[in-house]
Amino acid sequence: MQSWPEPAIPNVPGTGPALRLYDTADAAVRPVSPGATATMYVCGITPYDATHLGHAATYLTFDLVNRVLRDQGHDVHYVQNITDVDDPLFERAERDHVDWRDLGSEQIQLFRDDMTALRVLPPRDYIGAIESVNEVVEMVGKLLASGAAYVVDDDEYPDVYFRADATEQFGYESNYDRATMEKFFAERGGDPDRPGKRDPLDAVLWRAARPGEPSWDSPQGPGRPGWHIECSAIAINRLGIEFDVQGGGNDLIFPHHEFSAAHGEALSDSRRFARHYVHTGMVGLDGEKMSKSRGNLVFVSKLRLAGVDPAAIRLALLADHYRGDRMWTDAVLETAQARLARWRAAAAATAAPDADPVIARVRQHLADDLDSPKALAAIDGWCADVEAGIGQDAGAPAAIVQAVDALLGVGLK
Ligand code: 5CA
Ligand code: ZN
Repeated sequence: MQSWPEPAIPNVPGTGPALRLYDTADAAVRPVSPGATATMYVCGITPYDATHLGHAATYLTFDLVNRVLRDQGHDVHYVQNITDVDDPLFERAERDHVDWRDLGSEQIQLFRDDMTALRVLPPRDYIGAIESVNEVVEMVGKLLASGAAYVVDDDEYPDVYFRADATEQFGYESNYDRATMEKFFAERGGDPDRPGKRDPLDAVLWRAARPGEPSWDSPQGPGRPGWHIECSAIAINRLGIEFDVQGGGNDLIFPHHEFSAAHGEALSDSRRFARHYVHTGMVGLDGEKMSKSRGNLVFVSKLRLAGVDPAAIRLALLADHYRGDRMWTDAVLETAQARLARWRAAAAATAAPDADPVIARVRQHLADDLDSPKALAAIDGWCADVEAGIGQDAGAPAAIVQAVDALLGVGLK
């Protein structure tokens, strides 16, 4: 699948401390220790109702990870999927009397346009579920052969399931107890009551074709991929197991990331699918999580159409720490718009305080589990000095513009 255009990243002299991120599995902030090429997989959209501000907040978070790693001299191999075959997509297409493929294509294009406007660095590999069916089929075959998967006893619909107990370490990623796993499994796309399963938690790998559903041929018969195996196959085939960062919103901690990891680990000697599991908090509106099912969505494209500067949307979503749940309100946007105007005015000054210590602080805060609120406050502090007429450095405004562009993805010109 075609990705979107890469924005230019200015070179910022100097370097900052190594990146540390909170890892859900270890429940601690730990150094990300990539090799020359850092490897990152972030779960992509299911293409309907894109791109709401919750999606945007999540992709902006991993954009900061990408920018910090690049600033440290790493090449970043970034992979993202698109869940372009899934029940919610079919349901929406049926409701709106459109073909699910057309709905998907249109929403993927909208997402690309929004990501471009927000200056999000594109993934190197942008892979749809449809494109990766062969990879899934191959992996399902291996999981069956190894005994980690089984076919349910059902002549009509011989679905293939993954045994939740296939790996010893299952549960290490979320750290949830059984009751919590059962609750989230039922709420987030699982099918605990499917007759014939050995354990209600077992996750579907290959869903046998039902009338009216799209299907692909496979040695297991016609069907379509389960959700977790899609991300597992796409990530492993491009990044290998034990890649550096697996990312997504915290609604993916279980079952999605636990099972994506377990599928990969069941076929490997490794007990660790990804070295870091990084999860963003949920963005809500009016006191509730922003979600498709609640319908309380604010879209990036609608704000753009209303004339809102994408740089202000970016600043609004970076104003709070990525891990906390937060609310979108008009005030959040207005504060960001005022901040952007203030930064632009200061960037146009002819003399200003030295940029180096400010850039060093921005780097330090971002490296510290992406403390974007403090990084933004460091720029605010520099602006306050400019406004107070402090500083005689004629080159400082240009240096700040470049650093804000490269590290925060915000254009001040
Ligand atoms: N296609 C799957 C992942 S493989 C999926 O979850 N798609 S999605 O369109 O529902 O969400 C895309 C990404 O946005 C996921 O990482 C999800 O965790 C994140 N996300 C969804 N809603 C919110 C929200 N309200 N706040 C923050 N992030 C969100
Ligand atoms: Zn995923």
